[in-house]
Amino acid sequence: MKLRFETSDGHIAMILIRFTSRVRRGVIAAAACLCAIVIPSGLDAETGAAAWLRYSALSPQSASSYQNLPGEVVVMSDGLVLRTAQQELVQGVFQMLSKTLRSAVASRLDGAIVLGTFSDLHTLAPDLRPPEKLGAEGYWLKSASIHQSKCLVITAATDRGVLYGVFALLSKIARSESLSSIDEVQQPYAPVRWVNQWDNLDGRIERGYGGPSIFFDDGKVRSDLSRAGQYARLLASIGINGCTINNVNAAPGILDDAFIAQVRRIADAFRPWGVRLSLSVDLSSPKASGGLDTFDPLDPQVAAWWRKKADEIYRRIPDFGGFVVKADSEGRLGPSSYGRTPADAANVIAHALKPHGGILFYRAFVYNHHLDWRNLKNDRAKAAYDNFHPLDGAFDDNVIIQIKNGPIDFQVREPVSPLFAGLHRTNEAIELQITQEYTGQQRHLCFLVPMWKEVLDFDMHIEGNAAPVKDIVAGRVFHRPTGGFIGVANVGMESNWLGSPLAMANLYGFGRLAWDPDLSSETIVDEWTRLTFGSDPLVIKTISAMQLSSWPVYESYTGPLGAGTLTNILGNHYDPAPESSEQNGWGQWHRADHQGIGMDRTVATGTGFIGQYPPEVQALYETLARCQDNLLLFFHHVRYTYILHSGKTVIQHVYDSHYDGADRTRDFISQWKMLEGHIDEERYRDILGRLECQAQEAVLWRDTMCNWIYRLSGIADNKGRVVIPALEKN
Ligand code: GCV
Repeated sequence: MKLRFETSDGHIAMILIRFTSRVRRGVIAAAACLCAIVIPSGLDAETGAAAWLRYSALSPQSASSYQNLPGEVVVMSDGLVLRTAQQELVQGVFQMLSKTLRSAVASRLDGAIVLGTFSDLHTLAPDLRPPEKLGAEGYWLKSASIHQSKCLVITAATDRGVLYGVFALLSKIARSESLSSIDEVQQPYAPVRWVNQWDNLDGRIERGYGGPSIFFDDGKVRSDLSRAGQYARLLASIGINGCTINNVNAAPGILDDAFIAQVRRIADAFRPWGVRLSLSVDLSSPKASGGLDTFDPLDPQVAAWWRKKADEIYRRIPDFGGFVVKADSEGRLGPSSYGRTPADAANVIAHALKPHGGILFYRAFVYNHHLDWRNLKNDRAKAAYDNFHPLDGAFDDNVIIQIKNGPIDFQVREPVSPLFAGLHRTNEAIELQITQEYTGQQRHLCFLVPMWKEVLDFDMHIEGNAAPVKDIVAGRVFHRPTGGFIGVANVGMESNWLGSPLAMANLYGFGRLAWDPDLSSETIVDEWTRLTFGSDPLVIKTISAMQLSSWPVYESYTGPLGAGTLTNILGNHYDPAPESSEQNGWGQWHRADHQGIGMDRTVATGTGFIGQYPPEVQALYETLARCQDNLLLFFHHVRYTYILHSGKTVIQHVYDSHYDGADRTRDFISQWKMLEGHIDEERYRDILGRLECQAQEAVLWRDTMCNWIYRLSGIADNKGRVVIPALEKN
């Protein structure tokens, strides 16, 4: 029996009721499956709320290949996460295949989809041996024959692993992949696969472009946390296992006992999906809100304060993940106030978390934003390595140093941070930015997976051996106990989470890479497009091609040749404003003058930043002869007439790149228009509007940048496109 109705809060609820009763081997198996599925309102209207979990009905032809999918589901134990897995499976199969999975008792497994851990399964199916080396969160999808009956086993060492297996199975069905004789083992690359949200307690999100916070409003935790639960579901579906809910520029009040009591409700919303909650904390909290007159990390009262605070949090949230600390950075107080080191600060908190299994993430984003710009040897890029490399080995084993992918700040192109190779006896995680702060703020199309893959695959050559960044952060190179991947997501209350339907590919892609950084960008975008828009070949081909070219296009009109995103760094980080980078202490300098452009970071004549890399990497960048064009201005100051490897001068490349980039944003519009009628009207119109806005703004970028560099250099565009009347007269 199926009932569908609208609830008072506008959601569609569907109740499936099944009763079965039959005799099997002398046992009466009576099962009642009551499954209430609450579907976000607007799902039918394709607002993007369902993201990649749309589970839309398969065509009859595609559905027919799942005819033999078992019709029952057996859940081997009663854990919360396992029940979630069952509910998700029932919902997904029902929506995609119009098939209602009946719950069956766990006394036998044949003819069913079986959900359970290895230990749950062992007594009933002793011959099903779990693959060796399957870690805590991996899963095994196995089509098996038990007592001559076909069954499909989704098993793992933990309930969370089983949940990931269920999502994987549903994704395969949604993409019409065959399940016959399936025997697939998957496990995540690293234990830490977290997102950070930069949500403030007043409900605003720092660098958030998808509406206000789903967690906080007006200084309190929201009363309705249904979005928080739905977010955890999205995260779990791509294997994310932790979420830090508040801004790294943390309000001390987050740790007040009364506030923790509220935060607990968010942890409750996450728990069914196996997502652990964590908090960003202000290092000065013991003093700012804790009643002490110091926050000196070496003061025993401060240590006792953190211990008591951790104990209190774990009393209320037993699966609490840990804390994130931003200190001595952009005006935040830190251990330097007392002449202490980041290790002193990290360890005092890590010690408090340790008995509970918590982790302390200490951000390496520590730098002086009052640098003297007149000193050509000053270099913000050197800060993370200078601050943390000398402390290697001094951090407790439940501390992770959270390192941004590049040495500056999420620019459209940066080299990898040398700090990844500079910590051999310390846990590391890479911090990537999903929210498009410097990359178009979700109004410009910029699929970041290809950029992240370049970073993750970059070989640091440790002591003569290959050492890609992905292996370093996963703890494989230096045999560390933990580490992994962190993405700054900043989803908000807007129905499509990030504010733009196509930007959701970045959230999906982050999760998929954190699970398996060996996946290609093409595979990830293909999966995401099929799950988000369906199986029309024209739609898949067009969207995939647009996404895959979007980062180079954005780079070409906002910051080619490694100059960084030449945006308004003193304001919105969105508009073109190349002059805002100079003559201030923030250190995002490009050093453009009348003769040339670029930061000299060489060991020979510059800031010496290149010397922070291992020798093989230094050799890639130190000389003009070897340095790649797309990072040239990051590492070298050159004349505008310098000839690139491509054969063009720097100045002509800058002109051509901006004109080409702006043209290509117009191509995006024509490509998109081919999809009219092939996808739903809501998303078609929304995305078209964004692409039109991007094309206009790319022209603004092009003209601002070309005029600026023409005025500075006085060297004309050899194609005659850049014309400034005042300059022409001279
Ligand atoms: C949360 C950049 C951003 C800031 C952000 C900071 C950080 O500077 O502009 O908004 O602060 O990075 O990562 O801490």
